[in-house]
Amino acid sequence: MAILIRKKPGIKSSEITPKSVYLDRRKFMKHSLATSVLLATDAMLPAWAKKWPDLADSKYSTKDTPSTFEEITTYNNFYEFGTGKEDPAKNAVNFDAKPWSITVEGECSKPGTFDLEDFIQPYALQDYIYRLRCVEGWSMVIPWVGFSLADMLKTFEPNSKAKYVEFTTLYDKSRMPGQKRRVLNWPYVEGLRIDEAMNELPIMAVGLYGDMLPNQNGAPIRLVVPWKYGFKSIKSIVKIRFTETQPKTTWNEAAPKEYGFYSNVNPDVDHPRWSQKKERRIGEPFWKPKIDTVLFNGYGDQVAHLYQGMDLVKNF
Ligand SMILES: Nc1nc2c(c(=O)[nH]1)N[C@H]1C(S)=C(S)[C@@H](COP(=O)(O)O)O[C@H]1N2
Ligand SMILES: [Mo]
Repeated sequence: MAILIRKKPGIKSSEITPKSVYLDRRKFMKHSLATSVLLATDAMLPAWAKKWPDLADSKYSTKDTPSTFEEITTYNNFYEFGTGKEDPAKNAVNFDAKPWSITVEGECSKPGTFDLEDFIQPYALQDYIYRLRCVEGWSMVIPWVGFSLADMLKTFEPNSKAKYVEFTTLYDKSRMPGQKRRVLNWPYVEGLRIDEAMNELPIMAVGLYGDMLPNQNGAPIRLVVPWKYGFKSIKSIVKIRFTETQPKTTWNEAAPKEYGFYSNVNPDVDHPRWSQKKERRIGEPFWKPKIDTVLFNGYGDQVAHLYQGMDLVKNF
């Protein structure tokens, strides 16, 4: 992220992945021994993951060409595993996301602590191909496997005091070595207004490219909010809390003038230190011109109404 700029690693111009190749690739990945080091084999997959190759595509999926698996899994922001783009892929190799439980608490009538499998079991998984726009000025297109955040939140019956939802990442220095350095105020916390959280777009992602979520992308479960800058999409979630007051979010606390609570993708609101008008799609060759960043990352039809009458310059 922006505060700790390191040297920019050279981005390899990788092959693009047309949809047909992508679909083949998902089948391939489920059955290839060659990839079994990185990806779960069928035998390792929990029951809820076995039918993933046949999932339906969300009606909200973009037609943009997905970034390659390599791009999505080697160019990451996940400070719990280091601040360099290539650190998470290296440093999260041995992260063990099992067993995993999630605590739901705060302003709701059905709080509790759940094993990951029980937690996921009630929800309908789908493929969601979403654009991700990082506040740093790059973007990707990621084929997630996930389920509706709204469906999930409703299960816990939030009450009328639940105005916001707060999400927290695991805090365990022995498993997340980047937490030994105080580059951020651990644990990583993010939040949404309840109506944003109840919108049809956000998902809880548990996989990508038809397989289980790689560690560097936030295993075993992370949030994806496609109209906001990438840092709102918090990884490796262990706690969800319904609150009456606006949650204190990690990047907002670290640099309140640079990272607002809302952090909607907006080409007309510059970051104090750089323009947000354009973005570089990871994988595009360097000589290609950057592409225009679009308000709400192009998801305005679904979310613009949430901000009617709000000053998006003040509420950045
Ligand atoms: N816990 C945690 N979640 C995080 C981050 C992080 O450092 N820690 N980085 C964020 C940022 S800045 C981005 S752009 C996205 C990147 O997600 P990806 O690596 O799956 O593309 O994760 C977000 N979620
Ligand atoms: Mo980001």
